[in-house]
Amino acid sequence: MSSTPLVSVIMGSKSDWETMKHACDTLAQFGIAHDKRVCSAHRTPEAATEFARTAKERGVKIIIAAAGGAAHLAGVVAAHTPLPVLGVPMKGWALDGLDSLLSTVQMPGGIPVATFAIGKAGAINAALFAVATLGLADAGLAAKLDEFRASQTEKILAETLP
Ligand code: RP5
Repeated sequence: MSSTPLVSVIMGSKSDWETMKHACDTLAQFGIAHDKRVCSAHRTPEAATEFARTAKERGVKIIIAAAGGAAHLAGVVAAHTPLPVLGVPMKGWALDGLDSLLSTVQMPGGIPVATFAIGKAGAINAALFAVATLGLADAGLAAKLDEFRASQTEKILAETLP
């Protein structure tokens, strides 16, 4: 794995890690260099904007941003970088993540955030989407994704019910 992170995974709180570790595990499974950090649009606004402003010059290609509740992190980051930002809404504590989903997905036209499912599925799929995107310019990585999907299909087809 190269040491320069191609994907940065950020989250609004350490409490998001239990979910977002699934994104990092998926990236690691494909050998994609990535980093991870807590970075809040509300509690560390300067750090969040500084992170976003400098991401491209650090060599990052894709940002995965997770937050819960009034989940502004992905949108704030997207406002400060031209890099693709993949938003993952966290399940949260009050509204089962519907609040996070709506505040991540409902970006006004002009600054996009590609928003994934709430929670673990979104974390995994954001990482797989990053793999697919990086695979456009990396045939080896694209082949690994093909293998992953074929093996997933085989596994499901082999399943039996009691
Ligand atoms: C958001 O608030 C975080 O992304 C997290 O999902 C939520 C709750 O954070 P904690 O109060 O657990 O730190 O900013």
